[in-house]
Amino acid sequence: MPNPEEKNKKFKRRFFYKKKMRNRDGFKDRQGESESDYQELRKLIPAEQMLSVVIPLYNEDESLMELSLALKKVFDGLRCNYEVIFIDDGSTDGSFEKLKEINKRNSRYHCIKLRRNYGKSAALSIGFREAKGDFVITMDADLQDDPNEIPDLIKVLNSGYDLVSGWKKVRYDPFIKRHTSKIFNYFTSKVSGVRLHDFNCGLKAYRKDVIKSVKVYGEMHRYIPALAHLMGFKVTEKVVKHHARKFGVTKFGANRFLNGFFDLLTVAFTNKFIKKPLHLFGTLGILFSMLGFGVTLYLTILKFFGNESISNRPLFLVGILMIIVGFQSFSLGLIAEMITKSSHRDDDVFIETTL
Ligand SMILES: Nc1nc2c(ncn2[C@@H]2O[C@H](COP(=O)(O)OP(=O)(O)OP(=O)(O)O)[C@@H](O)[C@H]2O)c(=O)[nH]1
Ligand SMILES: [Mg+2]
Repeated sequence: MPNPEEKNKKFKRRFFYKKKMRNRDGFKDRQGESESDYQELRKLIPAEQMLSVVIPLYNEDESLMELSLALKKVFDGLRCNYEVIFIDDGSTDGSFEKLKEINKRNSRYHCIKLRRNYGKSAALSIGFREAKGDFVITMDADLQDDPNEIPDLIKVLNSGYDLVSGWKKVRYDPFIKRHTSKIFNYFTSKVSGVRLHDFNCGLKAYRKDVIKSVKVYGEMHRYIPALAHLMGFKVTEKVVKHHARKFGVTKFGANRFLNGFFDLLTVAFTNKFIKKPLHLFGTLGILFSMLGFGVTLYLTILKFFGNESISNRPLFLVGILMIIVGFQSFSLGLIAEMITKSSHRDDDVFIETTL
């Protein structure tokens, strides 16, 4: 007879397997909504406004038809003016053929096909340029983001926010990815000053002003909420449903960590020092120079009062090196400051309204 501990383990394994498989089943329709709930939904986006959904993708042909049908159900519920922009980023599978078919069936579904693979940020940037909607949703094409979340995200925007970022509180990703992602989110939150749990969630909702203002390049798509916050937009998050990957494979390898780290440094620098580089380099310069000065002063005292020879002491070289590094850092800060002053442009200042 199996002991209770083993039984418990078996039960847990079966429970989590079932849970995972349930989340591979696909999207469930919005449930439990009465006619009055549907009427509320229809008021979310007024007739004169429009919703754009921007979907960057790379080799996702198996998911595209299912995603389009699920989105259509949501648009039918919202009864709003909408467009869907797929950005096919140099896919080598049948994604473009699928998108052509989708566009033939419904001309509100557009596709921009890029000549080669430029990366998710570049694709988003093109989508943002082309989007005409007052509300813009971004989501992944791999059926992991649930289209039924769109109305709830718009609701949060309507309650006074410019950007709502999805938070995959329960995620169906491998152990390593879930935990590295936690570390990444912790640091990004600290550096950028925006308290979010899940910066990298593909599902986000924006007001038009945000997407027309942020510049997304490199791998900066992970930091859009941070960049928007730095520009003065109101950013928040909302828990969203997440599904396990149903088809295809993940597109981001281990290099995502290194590139992500460099982009985080860019965000940190942009946040604090881009307009005042002397504050960073000057502080470092003074710190090093003072340490060097202290060390050499100490050695000079030893030489004159203790009558010791100092030229053969490694500390002597360290002291001199620190003074030189200090001056270098200070002058680097001065030069950076001069460049900043001469290249100051008004388009770095973001106006909310003018009367
Ligand atoms: N435009 C564009 N989209 C991409 C690229 N790489 C991935 N994507 C899309 O970005 C979305 C997320 O990519 P995934 O590979 O699913 O990344 P992930 O969700 O972090 O990883 P998994 O959980 O393993 O799926 C999907 O819709 C991809 O098709 C790319 O190079 N260019
Ligand atoms: Mg995915």
